[in-house]
Amino acid sequence: MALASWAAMGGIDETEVAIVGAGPAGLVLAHLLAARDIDCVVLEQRDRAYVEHRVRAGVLEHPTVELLRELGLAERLEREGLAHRGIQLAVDGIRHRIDFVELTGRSITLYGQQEVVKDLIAARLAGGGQIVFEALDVAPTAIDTDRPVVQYRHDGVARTLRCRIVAGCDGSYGVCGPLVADRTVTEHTYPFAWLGVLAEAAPTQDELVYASHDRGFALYSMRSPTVTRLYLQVAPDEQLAAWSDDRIWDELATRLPVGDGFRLNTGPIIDRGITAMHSSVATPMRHGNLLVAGDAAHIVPATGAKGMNLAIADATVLAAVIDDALRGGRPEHLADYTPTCLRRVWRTQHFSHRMTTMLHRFDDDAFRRQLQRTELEIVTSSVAAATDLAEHYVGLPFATLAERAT
Ligand code: RFL
Ligand code: PHB
Repeated sequence: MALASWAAMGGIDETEVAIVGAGPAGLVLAHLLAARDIDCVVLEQRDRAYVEHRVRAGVLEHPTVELLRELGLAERLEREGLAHRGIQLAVDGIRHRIDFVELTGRSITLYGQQEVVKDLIAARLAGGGQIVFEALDVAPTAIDTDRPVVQYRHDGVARTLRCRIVAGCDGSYGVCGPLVADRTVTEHTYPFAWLGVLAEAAPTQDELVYASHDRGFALYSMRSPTVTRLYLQVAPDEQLAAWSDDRIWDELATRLPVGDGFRLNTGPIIDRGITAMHSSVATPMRHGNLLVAGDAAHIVPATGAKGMNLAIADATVLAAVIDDALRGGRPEHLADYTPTCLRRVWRTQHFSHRMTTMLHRFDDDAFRRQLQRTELEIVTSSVAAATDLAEHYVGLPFATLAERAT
């Protein structure tokens, strides 16, 4: 039986699961719990408009789309998302196709992360779910006990949320990850960053282009029939101010394979930012009744287009172990959370690292450059190698509880 939710009594509220963060991990978890009739409250430090307009990821793996469909959350995604059959890898100005549908029978969907977030928020609120925006100074306590408490401030009032489980879905700069007292962080920083822009320019084709170029990597992506998303490899300490619109377009035209018939439309740049390229895995992902998911536990470099998908995959495992603990009377199954997630996390780290090292320029290391060319040649000429890349890109199936790594 669900605890009486949101029974406000002098600033003290109660729920079963307190979810910190309304990103993809926290919102998908809220929907999965609601589908199991488990009560939850989402606490988000930003306002609704901010989280709904934060430009980030755009590639949805096949299992992510299937999950959103099963949850009845894919109506707009199916209408507006762009189904992509494959990707293109450009080497020395020549494009090579990796046809996902031919190689795996599956495809990916281009749909902005902020659109996913908008859909999840709207559906959660329409279903009577609780999302507290602008929840400040969120502080989970008593996570070692079976009655954790989350303190926060809202509208200038101090509030207390009592719960059974705290789900830390608050991203890489959140407060939950560091509360896992005995965690070990394994990490790697790449010697470059990405300059990403969103432009009001119609895409000229319906596949992404990952371009390996002597001047550095470039990526051609899109968001809609009128908006293109583009990235350039830049120095890790690069300043946005150094990149005028003309310089961005000139560099894209140089690195993208314009010589082989590829066309690049230009247009007003409506968003821009620099993103560090970093890999990290923090383990364990649980401390007592606090369980962390998504970027709060691990970061992957964007080249594999995996961060949002991995955050959602964690949420599926988390919902299952919470269900086991709260409904199945098996709290010991919370111990399965970390090992089950870590299998996919490391497979994803491996894939993202591989895509990153295969495609970016690393200083003037001629030996490494030749190895990169050879790897690109293998991937673009061997069906077995292309199938391996395609299977990882479209997304490995989500783990079922039966596959728990215990
Ligand atoms: P999020 O999305 O960062 O959400 C965390 C939420 O928690 C809130 N928060 C707090 N709330 C309360 N109290 C606190 N103390 C809080 N601290 C933080 C935040 O405001 C936020 O709302 O984490 P989540 O849910 O784990 O999702 C992870 C993804 O956002 C991330 O991995 C992806 O965006 C990464 N990523 C990509 N992933 C993909 O799957 N496919 C892609 O194509 C892709 N491309 C990208 C990317 C990330 C990029 N950037 C900008 C980092 C491209 C880029 C450029
Ligand atoms: C994006 O469209 O934002 C995108 C696509 C592919 C990536 C990373 C980002 O690998």
